[in-house]
Amino acid sequence: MARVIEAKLDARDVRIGIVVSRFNMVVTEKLLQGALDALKRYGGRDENIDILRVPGCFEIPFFASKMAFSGKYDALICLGAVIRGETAHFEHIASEVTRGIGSVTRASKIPIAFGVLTTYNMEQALQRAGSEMENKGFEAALVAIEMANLNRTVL
Ligand code: INI
Repeated sequence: MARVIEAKLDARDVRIGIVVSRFNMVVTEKLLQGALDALKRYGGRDENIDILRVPGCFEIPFFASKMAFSGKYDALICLGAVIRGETAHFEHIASEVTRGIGSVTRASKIPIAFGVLTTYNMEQALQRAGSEMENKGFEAALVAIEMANLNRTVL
């Protein structure tokens, strides 16, 4: 019989750092609420949750790195919304934040859930910031809880 390694969705004992961008705040605040809802739903405690706000998505990897290497968190959740405008700025920000978060999680060995939306317009962004499983912040928090517990297993 093969050995299956998986973790529970139990946030009671999990220390979470959230980095959330203020740019497109109407969306990112909903992502944050979604993430907090999920953490509470699975037993997360306020004293184990820190929220750090940054100006835009481009600034997320810098503080994700500081938090990841601080030793204070079992997992991080990064939340932001990159919405296409008229310029190529969108492409640069979107690829930088994605690559940045990816390299932080690999270098620090701290799981990071990616809750950064990249959409063509505000309507699409708001659709992904709805309630529960329609909210990418909620989904990202579930991933963070599972990954934090999985990271405590034998591997
Ligand atoms: N930041 C975002 O979080 N989303 C965006 O859609 C966005 N656009 O399109 O410009 C954006 N730009 C700001 C950027 O993240 C930095 O804060 C800024 O360049 C200063 O470093």
